[in-house]
Amino acid sequence: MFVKPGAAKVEKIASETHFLTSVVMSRLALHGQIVQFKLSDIGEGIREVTVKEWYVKEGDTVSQFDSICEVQSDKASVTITSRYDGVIKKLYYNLDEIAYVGKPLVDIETEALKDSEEDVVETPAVSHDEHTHQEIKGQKTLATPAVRRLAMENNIKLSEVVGSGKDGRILKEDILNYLAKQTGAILPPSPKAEIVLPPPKPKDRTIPIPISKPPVLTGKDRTEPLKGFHKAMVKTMTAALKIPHFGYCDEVDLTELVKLREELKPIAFARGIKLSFMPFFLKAASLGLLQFPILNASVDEDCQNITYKASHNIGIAMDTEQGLIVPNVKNVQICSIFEIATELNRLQELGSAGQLGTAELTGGTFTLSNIGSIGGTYAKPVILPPEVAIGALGSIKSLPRFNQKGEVYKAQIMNVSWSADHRVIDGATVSRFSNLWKSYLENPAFMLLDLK
Ligand code: CAO
Repeated sequence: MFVKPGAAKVEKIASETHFLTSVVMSRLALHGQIVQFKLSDIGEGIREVTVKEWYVKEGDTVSQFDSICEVQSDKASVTITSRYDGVIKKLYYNLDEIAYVGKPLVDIETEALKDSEEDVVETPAVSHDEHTHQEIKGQKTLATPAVRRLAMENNIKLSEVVGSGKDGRILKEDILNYLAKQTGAILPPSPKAEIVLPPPKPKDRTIPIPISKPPVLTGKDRTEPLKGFHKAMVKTMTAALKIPHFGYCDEVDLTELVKLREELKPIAFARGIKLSFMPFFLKAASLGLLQFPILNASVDEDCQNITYKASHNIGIAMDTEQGLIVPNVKNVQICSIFEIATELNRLQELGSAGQLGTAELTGGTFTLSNIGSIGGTYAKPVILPPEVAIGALGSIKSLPRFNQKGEVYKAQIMNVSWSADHRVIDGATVSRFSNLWKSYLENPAFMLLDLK
């Protein structure tokens, strides 16, 4: 437990996972005026989103910070919240339609605004200079509505908080730190250490039975626009195939790991966490990347410079109802296997709820794709630029193998298929990395020696 008793409020806030965004609004909303509520710049160069869910309908009364709708860009799902108290007069889009940044989303008949409720992003305010602690008059206080709400809920004046974000932007962490100082609470080192979600529902890995009712054949072609994550896939994969891929495959004997996981699974489960093989695969990869940092690197577009990444933010290809997405577990190099499992559970929960945000989906440095959790033995994974390497894992199967005495035993075999950017990584390096990764997994006790 990282939070002292009495600091439950901090705990509650820190566990908040909804990612909210600001909305461009008229500053002069008066009582009874109809305001066009426009979709703001969400960042990351996103210009359009798909409306996935409406939380309101025409005629509904909303308050500030009530959820209006869920939109999905090619990078993340975002909950749009109301900036006004009022009545919804018009929804501009049907479900699954494309909404554009800067264009109206809903009309709201507003109630009067209180002075303190104006959008801080636009309002000149008083902020503090971090170094001199002197007030600088006339500077803007930058914060998203979600942060503003946190501050408001905890009676914190934004002008008293020092923003650590870009251009002094006040981040959620700044509010939490401010609150922690007031309450004497010790904040957890990272939110993932304390977020304990129920384990995700087990996946159905059975062979699909052919459905009894065949689909209705219309005899007509059907054309529909590619949206959301599918659109992202077009962009990334087209860029990826400009990279000359080097492919390398091997088999890994997971007999010992299978036994070890059986022992650890109930312990993790008792702590509320589902322990699959992935945390071991990730940790072994990270230990390998420490020895072969070129696989945890990125190259610029013209392939003139290579950047060796300090963090091992390992992406996990995730099969979701919205399509393929690749959230990443941050800083695997400093995480225990249990911490990786905890974070993976959280990402899976968010992924299946369609709630992964930009924070989870960006910054990856290396990727693993466990297609074997669905089926298959070999794959030909495609690198996710600007990363330079990816591994695909096949299904673990019981197969006969020989031990050192030449006796046949029942082994748990999994195939791995690596792809690496052959412009910067040679085959021998991939082979050495793969050998090391494999040795950690075949002898899981070795991992103990090198765990930080
Ligand atoms: N072989 C055999 N069993 C496997 C396995 C494998 N390779 N991978 C997972 N399993 C088992 C797990 O251990 C778990 O078993 P228990 O119920 O006994 O614990 C069960 O299958 C379900 O695991 P899971 O899928 O919920 O969790 P995971 O951590 O293994 O995988 C994730 C998480 C996100 C990688 C996976 O759910 C997924 O989406 N895989 C598909 C990835 C994909 O689409 N890749 C292609 C990308 S390119 O289009």
